[in-house]
Order: sequence, then structure tokens, then C-alpha cells
Amino acid sequence: MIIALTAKGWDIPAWVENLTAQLPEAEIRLSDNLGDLSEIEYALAWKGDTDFLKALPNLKAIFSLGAGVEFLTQIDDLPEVPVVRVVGDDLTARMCEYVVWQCLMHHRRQLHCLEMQKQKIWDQTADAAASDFRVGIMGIGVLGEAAAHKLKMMGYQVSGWSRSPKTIEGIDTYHGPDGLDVMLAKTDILVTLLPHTPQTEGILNLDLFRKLAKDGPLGGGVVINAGRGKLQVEEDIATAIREGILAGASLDVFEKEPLSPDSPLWDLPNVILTSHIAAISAPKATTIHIAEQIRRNEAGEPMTGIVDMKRGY
Ligand code: NDP
Ligand code: OXD
Repeated sequence: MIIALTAKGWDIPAWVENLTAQLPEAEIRLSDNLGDLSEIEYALAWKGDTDFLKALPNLKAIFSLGAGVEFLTQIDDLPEVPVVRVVGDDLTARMCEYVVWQCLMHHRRQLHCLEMQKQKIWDQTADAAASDFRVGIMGIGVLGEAAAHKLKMMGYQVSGWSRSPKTIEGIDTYHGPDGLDVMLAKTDILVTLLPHTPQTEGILNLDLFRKLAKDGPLGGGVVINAGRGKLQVEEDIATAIREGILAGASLDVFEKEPLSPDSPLWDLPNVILTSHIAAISAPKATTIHIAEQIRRNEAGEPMTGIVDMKRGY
């Protein structure tokens, strides 16, 4: 079996090593040395050089090395084979950690505490309880739902919003545009775990920020975006922070990555930036998932994590 691999900027030797460990029968070819294209049956890709995907006549499936697939859905004339994304405990656990971490950063005023330390000030101001915070999650899919349960366990009031209706025990759920407005009006901390699609692009904008609750413990909304950078209008985030429409933000993803050193986001008060590290795909866990899907496909069994290319996620 011949597998093509491309993952610009990632540790390719680690991916080859893990893939080989999981699928010893496979030959791995990198995208800059593919050989006879008709021999390639599976392709594993993460952004960068993906043009070659269109030229593989005997492809059986394409695997995204992450949970997001917009870099594939945006390609015209992609071969009509299943596109499979990462769905797995390791990635989900990492994202849950990020969401809980960032909620606590704002709830427990970590930046303020660090400033007090810097100034050697003894400040015993008590924080509100977790149960005083209403956390709304836009995108209550695999990652959003797992994060919702973790937050709920910690005592937060948790709501979730999706495209289609959902029932999740202990979580208030909303769907569609009307549902979103209802959720936003009772949200202090907004977590975004949406995919980037034409429908979600630019959804985190000034209009939306103005709809967040203003009567919560922080006196204004906080936005945590670990979905995709194209969901957010960065100019609007800067305006919203400067004008007090938002009380804070945590951003892991950006309209253009890496974020330019000239971006005003770096220096905004109460804004925490990370470099798209919320949930990086680990080579071992991811290749175990992919190898399992390939084995299923070869055995004529259904794969898990197949993307609905029409929906775009
Ligand atoms: P899922 O496909 O499981 O969940 C996506 C959720 O978004 C679903 O609840 C879906 O609704 C909802 N949704 C999609 N479009 C709309 C819309 N137009 N209106 C309302 N709701 C919508 O994806 P995952 O949870 O696995 O991953 C989510 C995203 O997280 C990925 O696409 C990726 O962009 C990002 N990500 C970021 C990482 C990072 O390190 N920063 C790491 C991993 C992922 P419905 O349930 O009705 O389909
Ligand atoms: C992903 C990511 O989509 O890391 O998995 O962004």
C-alpha cells in the first residue's frame, strides 16, 4: 500500500516513523517525491502543498491530519473519495484543556494576578464562583460538547449552539440564527469551536459582541476562539476591547497565520494570544486513528470521521 504525506511546517520524520509503526506494510511517499501517482491509494495532508491530491487517479481516501478540513473543502476538483478528519480522545482532551484553561484565565483574572505579583501588591479581592458564569459554546460538535461537559463539571452554567437541534443532558442547547441570539444574551464567556465554512466566516464581529450579556461577573463578554481565525473580524475584536464592548479575549487562531508582529491584537489589554496550539495533532494518536480507518476501509467497513463535503465540515 502506498501512502502520500504532506504537512508543511510539521515534524515529517515523526509522522513517517509513527505511520510506519502503525502500518508496517505501507510505503510512505512525501509530496515532493511521489513517484508513479497511479500507485498512491491514500493521502494524508495538512495545509501547504495539496495540489497533488487532484492528480491521484487511484486514491481511496484523503485524511486531514487535523480536525479542521477547510483547506480541503476549499480545493476545486478534489477527487471524489471520502475525506476523513481527526476525531479522537487525544485531540479532544487537548482542546478541553485549552478551553478550561482560558475560561479560568479570565474567571480567576490571571493577568491581574500576574500584574499584582509584578507590583508586589497583596490583593485579596475574591473572584466570582464558577456557577456565577454563563459559558456559551458556539459549535457544540465533538470538541464543543466534550468541553461543555468539562466546564459543567467545574460548576459553570453551560449552553451550546449548533446548526441542527441537539439534546445534551445538563447543557442548554440552541440552534440556528434565532437560537444564537438567545444564547448570546445570557453568555458571559463565549467559546467558539466552529469550523470555517462560508456560513461561519466573520461570525465573530462587533454586532455579535454587542449581543453578549453585560450583567455578568466581568461586566462584559469574553470571547475565546479556538475554532478558526477566519471566524473572527480582528479589527472588530480590537475595537470591542478598546471600547469596553468586550471585557477580554483569548485567541488561538487568526485570520492570517502566523499573526503579523504588526497586529494590534498583541498589545490589547486582557487579550491572551496563543499560536494555534490549542489542540495540535499528536503523531502517535493521529496515526493510530488513521491506520484504524485505513484497515476498516480495506476490510469494507465504514470509516469514522468522514467529512460531509457539501456541508463543509
Ligand atoms: P464538529 O464537526 O464535530 O463540530 C462542529 C460544530 O459546529 C457542530 O456542532 C456544528 O453543528 C457546528 N456548526 C457548523 N456550522 C455551523 C453553523 N453554520 N451554524 C451553527 N453551528 C454550526 O467539529 P469539531 O468539534 O471536531 O471541531 C471544530 C473545529 O475546531 C474544527 O473545524 C477546527 O476548525 C477547530 N479546531 C481547532 C484546533 C486548534 O488547535 N485551534 C484543533 C482542532 C480543531 P451541527 O452539530 O448541527 O452539525
Ligand atoms: C485542527 C487544528 O483542525 O489543529 O486539528 O487546527
